[in-house]
Amino acid sequence: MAGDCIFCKIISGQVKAEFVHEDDEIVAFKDIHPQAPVHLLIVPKKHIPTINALEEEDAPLVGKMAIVAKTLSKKFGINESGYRLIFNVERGGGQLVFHIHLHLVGGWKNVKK
Ligand code: D5M
Repeated sequence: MAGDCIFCKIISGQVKAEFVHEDDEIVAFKDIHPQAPVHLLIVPKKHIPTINALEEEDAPLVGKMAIVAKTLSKKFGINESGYRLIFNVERGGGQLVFHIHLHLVGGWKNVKK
């Protein structure tokens, strides 16, 4: 837990969020500024500031984040229509919150097949 980290505060319950998933290692909640009809954040409970800080030992955790994303895509009805999974990395990559998170975005209506 990093004291000034907003996502650590959400994970510990100090700050409220709309949770859509929680297990022993990972939470997911709705993004406060949605960029799509479905916009969820998949977040490990372990405080890792950026993808650049990942260690080899974190590989299973990051894999599990993708599995949680797939499961949530089904729960939110966008699994078959498709969706995007995005990690923003460092300021230049658009990262604003320095606790790694996977954006799950989708649910656009006018998708061409
Ligand atoms: O994305 C950080 C994302 O985190 C951004 O889309 C807003 C979201 N955010 C920030 N604070 C909150 C709270 N309190 N609840 C829910 N969502 C939040 P990045 O990839 O770092 O640019």
